[in-house]
Amino acid sequence: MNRDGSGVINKIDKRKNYLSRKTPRIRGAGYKGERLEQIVASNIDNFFIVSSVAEPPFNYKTLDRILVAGESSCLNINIIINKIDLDNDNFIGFWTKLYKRIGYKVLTTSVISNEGIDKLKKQLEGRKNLFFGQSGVGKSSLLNKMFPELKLRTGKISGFTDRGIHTTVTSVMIKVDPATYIIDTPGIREIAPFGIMKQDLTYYFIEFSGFQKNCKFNTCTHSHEPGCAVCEAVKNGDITTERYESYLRILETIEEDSLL
Ligand SMILES: Nc1nc2c(ncn2[C@@H]2O[C@H](COP(=O)(O)OP(=O)(O)O)[C@@H](O)[C@H]2O)c(=O)[nH]1
Ligand SMILES: [Mg+2]
Ligand SMILES: [Zn+2]
Repeated sequence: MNRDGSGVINKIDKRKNYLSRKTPRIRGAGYKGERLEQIVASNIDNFFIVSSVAEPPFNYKTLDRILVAGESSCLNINIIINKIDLDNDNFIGFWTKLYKRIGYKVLTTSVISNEGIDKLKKQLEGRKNLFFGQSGVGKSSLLNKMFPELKLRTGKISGFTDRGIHTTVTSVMIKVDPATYIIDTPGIREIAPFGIMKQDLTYYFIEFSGFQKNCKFNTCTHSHEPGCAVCEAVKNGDITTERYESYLRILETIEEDSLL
């Protein structure tokens, strides 16, 4: 850090992976609808996608969208479902099973009952960890629980300034011990995966890959084409309707974007 508060770059590491997103659509900015690639973080060992049982309610479509971003960036993905203390009727068991069956690591946590906290801390150690997820799911609370000295702000944090302009703060990297880094992403409300083509989306729904090679057309988008093996797998229950719905929803947004 210089005396005037500006920073100095000491070293530029080679980028082994990075998470990027499309910049949000900002009214009155540049070209109408133009969305650029924005790097959220790079060289990430662990990508923790944090969701919650309630407040905000568990949203699998949001989770699936973030999973696509993580898969397309080749990140080591860990799903966290926080606020497990609020899971009174054990409805979250359905979702943990669903994602585990696909092959994802799923950890349920609570800063109230301490469930999963030690396990999560072990997974972090000696690594560079990115925490990502909707505002309010408890990212900062989890980090404070593991590393009380961080004293991150928790609770309602507006992503907008009082003038209604989106804050430019996107992420902060914190060193918690000489080898462990945490990246919290307080300002990010949504992630639109950048640069994914319609015909490639299927690769980022990892359980689809075993079926798509049997589709009649090798450019099959599994939406309307005849002889689609993925659709067949949905009918047979080998792919869940929830994941297939998410897939179609994201596919649509890619189509919209490519028309811009
Ligand atoms: N019941 C419950 N509430 C939690 C838990 N974790 C966080 N919260 C609450 O959820 C709110 C949002 O937490 P925060 O850490 O700011 O979320 P962030 O926006 O993802 O960083 C706060 O009021 C926390 O007290 C949890 O495990 N259980
Ligand atoms: Mg936070
Ligand atoms: Zn198909």
